Order: sequence, then structure tokens, then C-alpha cells
Amino acid sequence: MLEATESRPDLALLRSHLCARMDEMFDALLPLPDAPQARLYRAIRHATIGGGKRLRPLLVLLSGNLFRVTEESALRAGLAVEAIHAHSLIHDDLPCMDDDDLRRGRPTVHRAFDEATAILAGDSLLALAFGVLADPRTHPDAAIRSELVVTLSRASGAGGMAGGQMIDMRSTSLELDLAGVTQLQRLKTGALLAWSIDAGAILGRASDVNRRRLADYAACLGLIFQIADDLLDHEGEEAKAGKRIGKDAAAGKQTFVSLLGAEGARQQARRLLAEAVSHLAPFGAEAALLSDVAEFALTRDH
Ligand code: GRG
Repeated sequence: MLEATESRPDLALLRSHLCARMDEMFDALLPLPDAPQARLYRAIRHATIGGGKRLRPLLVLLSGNLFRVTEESALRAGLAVEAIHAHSLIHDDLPCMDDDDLRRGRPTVHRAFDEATAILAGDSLLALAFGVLADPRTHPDAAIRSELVVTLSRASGAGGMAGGQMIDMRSTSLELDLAGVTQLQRLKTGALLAWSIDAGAILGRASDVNRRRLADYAACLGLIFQIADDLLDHEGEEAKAGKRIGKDAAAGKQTFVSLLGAEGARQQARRLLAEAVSHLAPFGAEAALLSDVAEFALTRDH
């Protein structure tokens, strides 16, 4: 997918190949059984096939490429993080959380099926992710597979994404300031993005110093991504976003836009973009696509 070419590969083209590969891989992993639980499989397939920007697998692929990781290893780690991401979206959309009816331009899982099926679909995806990582096809070295499992468990659990969601659920009453919103988003959104970048480095046995450089890039990327999300929620178009917008403001939640203003948030994102690119400098031209991803995270329209 990322063959060496004279010119820099196009990020949009790469993403479209990756979207197709992710769809094929989820399809192969989730054949519909001729059994009473087929409804659960249909719900999981609804949440995983045919949608999403696939940003997290893209990050695994690009980071892994810096350390000559095989495509199969990177794609399998990418599928694992995408499964956790899909789990989080299904549960986040439930009536007890954000109560959303639209996701990726389609009905949310609990609307297309029902709440119990949506909870089970989310649970199944969480389990699927760790099974994929622990499978020897992801990497022949058990120590590497174990590190992937341990780090993804931290990134997605109470000390990471789920913890961030807990702060988010309480954020209206907490009246967070900029440091508080930054910490919330570092956990809720940033932890999985950071894991995606670290996964490529883990698979490629990168040095501690290179892992640190990529972690610094990831910290900036997570904030850029969230600021863009807040801007889209503030001034984007529902049809393009494929989800309801303006919900955070309606719920009285603090966001980067409510705290900095739209122009202030945009300026902050541009500063973070320059910083993100500076952390990639030691990797030279090989990291050009990671710079492109940071720019895409800011300029995207969905
Ligand atoms: C319920 C355990 C649990 C966690 C929920 C991360 C999270 C916590 C919920 C996800 C919902 C959400 C709106 C998160 C903010 C991050 C964000 C903008 C997610 C959407 O990610 P994209 O834009 O989505 O990468 P696509 O559809 O492109 O995959």
C-alpha cells in the first residue's frame, strides 16, 4: 500500500486504499452466522464496515513505515484500534451517554437495532481488538504482542479514553477551564490517536528517543484533531459531518471554541500544527505523510 515511489504518495489515495482494506478485513473477520446471534453480527458490521476516515489505522501504517514494519502487522494493529474506536462510538451514541441518532451519515447502532444489541456490539468489538493483537499473525514475537495489548488496554480504559468520557459526562457541572478541557481531550480523543502512532513504533522496535519524538507529535495531533472537531461542531455542516452538530454548546459543555473563540481556536491549532511538524524533523522526508495527516486533521470537513 505504501510502496516506495520517487514522488510522495498522495494521502487521499492512500486513505481510500486503506478504507477498502479495513472494510475487507472486518468483512472477513465477521461472517454472518446462520444462528440466533446473527443480529449481533449485523450490528457490528453496521458499525465497522463502509464508514469512517480510518485515521487511526492510517497512523499505525505511517508510523510503522518509518521502522519498516510489515503491512500485515500494521493493518492488524490498525484494525484493532479501529475496533476499539467503533466500540467507543457505539457506546457514546447510546441514550445514557450522548443520545445520538446519526453517525457517519447513517442511523446509530441502537437506532438501527436496539439498545441491548448496541451494548453487546460495543462489548464484542472491545474483545475483538485484543484477540486480534494477541494473535501471532500480528507479530511473531510474543513480547511485542504483549506490549501492544498492555498499552492499548491503558489507552482505552479508565486511565485513558473511558476516563476521558467520564470527565466529559461530568463536564457541564465541572465548568472546566482550558487546562481541564485539554486534559479531558488528551484522554478521550488523544489516547487512542497516540496509541496508534506508538503501535507502529512498538511493532518496529523503535528506540525510546524515537518513540518520545512520535509521542510529542501525537500530543499535538490529538489536540489539533479535537480543535477541528470543536470547530466543525460550531460551524460545520451536518450533511458533511454525517452526525448532529452543535450538541456540545447546547449541553453547555466547555470546548476549545467556547473557551478561545473560533478564531483563537484556529490560531492555536495552527501553532500546534507547526509544533507537530517540528517533532517529525529528525525523521526527514520519510515522515512527510505524517505531516500531511496533521494538516488533514485540521482542514478536514468531516
Ligand atoms: C463509551 C468507553 C466509551 C468511550 C466513549 C472516545 C469516546 C468515549 C467516544 C467517541 C465519541 C466522540 C465524539 C469522541 C470525540 C472524538 C471524535 C471526534 C471521534 C470521532 O472520530 P473520527 O472523526 O470518526 O475519527 P470516524 O467516523 O471518521 O471514524
